[in-house]
Order: sequence, then C-alpha cells, then structure tokens
Amino acid sequence: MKSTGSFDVALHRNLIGGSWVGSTFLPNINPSDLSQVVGEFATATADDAQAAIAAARAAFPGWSRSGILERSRILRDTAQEILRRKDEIGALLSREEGKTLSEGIAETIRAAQIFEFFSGEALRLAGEVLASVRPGVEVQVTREPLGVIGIITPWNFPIAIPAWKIAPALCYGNTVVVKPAEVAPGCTWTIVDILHRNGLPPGVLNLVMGKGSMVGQALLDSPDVDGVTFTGSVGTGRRVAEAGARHMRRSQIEMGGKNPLVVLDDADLGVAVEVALNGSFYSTGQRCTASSRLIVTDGIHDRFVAALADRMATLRVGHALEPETQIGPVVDAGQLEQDLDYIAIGKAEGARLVGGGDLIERPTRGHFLAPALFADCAPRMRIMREEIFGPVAGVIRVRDYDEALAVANGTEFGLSAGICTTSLKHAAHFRRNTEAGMVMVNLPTAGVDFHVPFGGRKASSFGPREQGRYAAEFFTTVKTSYQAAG
Ligand code: UN1
Repeated sequence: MKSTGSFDVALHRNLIGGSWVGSTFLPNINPSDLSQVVGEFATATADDAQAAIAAARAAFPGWSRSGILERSRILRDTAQEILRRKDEIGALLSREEGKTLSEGIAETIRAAQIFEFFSGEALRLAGEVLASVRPGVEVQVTREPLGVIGIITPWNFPIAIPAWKIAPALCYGNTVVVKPAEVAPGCTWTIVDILHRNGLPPGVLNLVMGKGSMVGQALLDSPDVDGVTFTGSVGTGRRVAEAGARHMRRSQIEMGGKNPLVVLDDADLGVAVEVALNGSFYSTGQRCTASSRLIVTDGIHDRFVAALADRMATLRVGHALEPETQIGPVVDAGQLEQDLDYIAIGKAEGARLVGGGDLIERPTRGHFLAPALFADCAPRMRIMREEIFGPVAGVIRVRDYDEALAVANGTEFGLSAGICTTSLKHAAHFRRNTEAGMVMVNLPTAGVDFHVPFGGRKASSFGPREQGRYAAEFFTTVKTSYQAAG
C-alpha cells in the first residue's frame, strides 16, 4: 500500500496461473475529482499475456471436464458476494467510471444477476438425441466448451460487460484471459478476485490489465486463443475480426451504435420526453445503446423539442457520488475532447444547439459536461452519422412515419432502435421493419435485460449474440456423434 494525501491507494496486480503478479502500475483516476487516485493497477506486457494464455491452455483440460455442480457453485457464490458488496463495488464503479452511485449500484446488481443466471445455466446445458437416417445408428448432438477465450472489455459498463462475458465462458467450461479497459479496470479486478477466492482453480481465469496495443494485441496475435469476445469501437472491432479470420478463430464483436428514437405525432409527450432523456443522456450518454438520433414527426416536433430542453435544464450534472447528481462526468480527457469536438462540428454543420454543451464547474475538478441537444439536424451531418459516445443528441424533423422509418434505417449501424407511439399499427410495423438487433416500443433504446440476447446488425455487431441462453452459440462448439447400436 502507498498513500497519496488522504487516500490509501492499493496496488492491484494481474492474475496469471493463480498468482498475483506485476511490478509496474498505472493510477486509475476519478473523473469526478481528478486529484483522486482510485487505485494503482498493474500494466501487463505482451510476455505476461503469453504467460496468461499458456496458463489458460494448461488449465483447460481440467476445467472443461470439471463437474457442472462445481462450476455452478462458484458462479453462485460469486453472485452472492457481488450482491453482498453492492454498495462498495457500486461506489468503486462510480469512482472509476463516473456513473452516478445509483447507476453504479444498479450495474453491480446486474452483474450479480448475470452470475446467478449462468450458475443455473451450468446445470441446464442440454443436447439432442435423434434417430439416424440409417437404421441401427444413433445420433447425438452435444455442446463442448470452445477452449481458451480472450475477453476484451470497454470502460463504459465496467462490471456488467466483463460479467456477461466471463460468466458464460466459465459456465460452459472454457478458460479465460481477460483484459479490461485501461481507464476503468477496478471492477474487473474485483470480479476476478472474487472468483479466485471462491475456488476457481489456478489458470482458469487470468487477468492482464494494460494497453490494448500491447496486451489486447498479444491476445489477437496468439494462435493459442480459440475465441475472442470484444466490446468497443468499430475500428478495433474490425482488427479483432481480421485477426480472427487469420487464425480461423471465432469472434464475437460488439461495437458502436447511432441508435434512432422515433417520436410520432400520436406519442404520449410525457413518455417520449422521459424515454429520450434516459436513452440519450443517462450514464452520461456513454452507452453503445444510447439514443443519439431523435427522429420526430412534424406535428409533435416543436412541443417535443421544447419539453425535452426544459427537462434537460433540470438535470443535475456533478460528482458521481453526490446523491443529487443525475449525470456524472465524462470518463476521461480524451472522451471529453471528442464530445466537445463533435459539438463544434454540429454547430459548423448548421445544426442548432438548443441547450447544453458547456463545461460545468463543480467544487472538485472533473470532466463535467452539460448534456447537449441539437435541433434542425440533417441525416447526412457527421453528428448524425458518427458515434460520439457522449451526452450529445440531435433531432431530425420528418414528415411522417414512412420518412421516420427510412431515416432510422439510413445508418451504417444497427444495434438498438426505439419508437414512441400510441399506434399499435406503427409499433408493430416498426418492430418488423427496423434494421436493428434490438427494438424498443415506448422504452429507452438503452437499458436491456440480462437474460435475453444482446447484439445488433450491420457495423454494430459481428458474430453470435451475447447474453441469456444464446451465449452458448459463442462459448460452445457443437459435436455430432454417430454410434452403431451394438
Ligand atoms: C445497456 O444499454 O443496458 O457498451 C447495455 C454498451 C453496450 C451495453 C449496453 N454493449 O453500451
């Protein structure tokens, strides 16, 4: 332990083959208070990553044949410990990532629920027995673990995303090397520590924190990794897919979004405003499922923009741990710069800034940005085409539902799409015709259940869906076995 000012800054090491290792560390800075170091986290080298992959490979035969009761028990105990410590872990999440404390605790509970779900799934993995087309032959279809899984996670859901990749990987008998985002590694470190203490055998789960260009790249370059599951940017996702093709390896890739929320004339205005406010700005807009394109028909447009702007003006932006805060800080200086750049680009493109977009002073020095709303946006503008990943949304005015649907689908992304309407006909048509992996009616585009498939289309996702029972599509491989009856 070393001390900076009044904070004890614990050293958090990497876990390789069951041992905590590492001698160089980077500080994890609190975006609500840049003078506060949340902890010191080890930075792994490419050699550490190789050692972690070798440890995972060595542990695979044992873990893949381990009893399902043992796997289920470890996942359940982990769920229970996360839940027991939800206030402490939720506060850690808020301190390292900047979500409000209630968002941090809610995400921690979600991680516990994910471990609990997969604790049950470990006991439920089933196959099929079929009659063969050849008399006297029996056919079985079974699922086996894929092997060594490389997991690369982003900072914006620092506990839920690692949970929804690690839990199914272990549940189905795989071994793991996980690399969390450099900006917010603390929650992944905590999950790994809990799993380790709850009896996971050495080498089954290895943690390598550090730079994507070094540690992530080592995972991509290794011929000994059987599958990589990644959530992050489109650019990096493409590199993950290319490396996967080179190694003939399975890839599961979740990338960006430019998610549309359609608001029709017949929408309940109060519902539409709350849905847009939540979808666009909660979690500081740092969700790949955030609604960044608000596509609004003529008859409700002006009332909607005015009501949303009024509601935004009441949002309290501030330190993530203060109880009255509704919007926490932007995660780091680089992301803040990107958000401000896009706000400048929006103005230069001729969009009208209705409100927000300024830096905000608070008693602590942090990355506080007032959520920004643009109106008079055109679909071709960069702010309507490129993912900003911050609290910035734009309104596109359309004539009618048909134009709204065309604009909603006119994007290279296809993660989540939403509509606010009281018309059953339009709701049903939109659910069928939206080109997205997830669709929400009178609900925010962000904020999903943990037990059903998650993923998108087009440039948003590549490979099998995450979460729920569909997770087995990525984390297991199918075997068809034939046997002549004696
Ligand atoms: C959610 O909206 O509840 O990175 C989850 C992201 C997504 C997860 C969103 N992969 O924002």
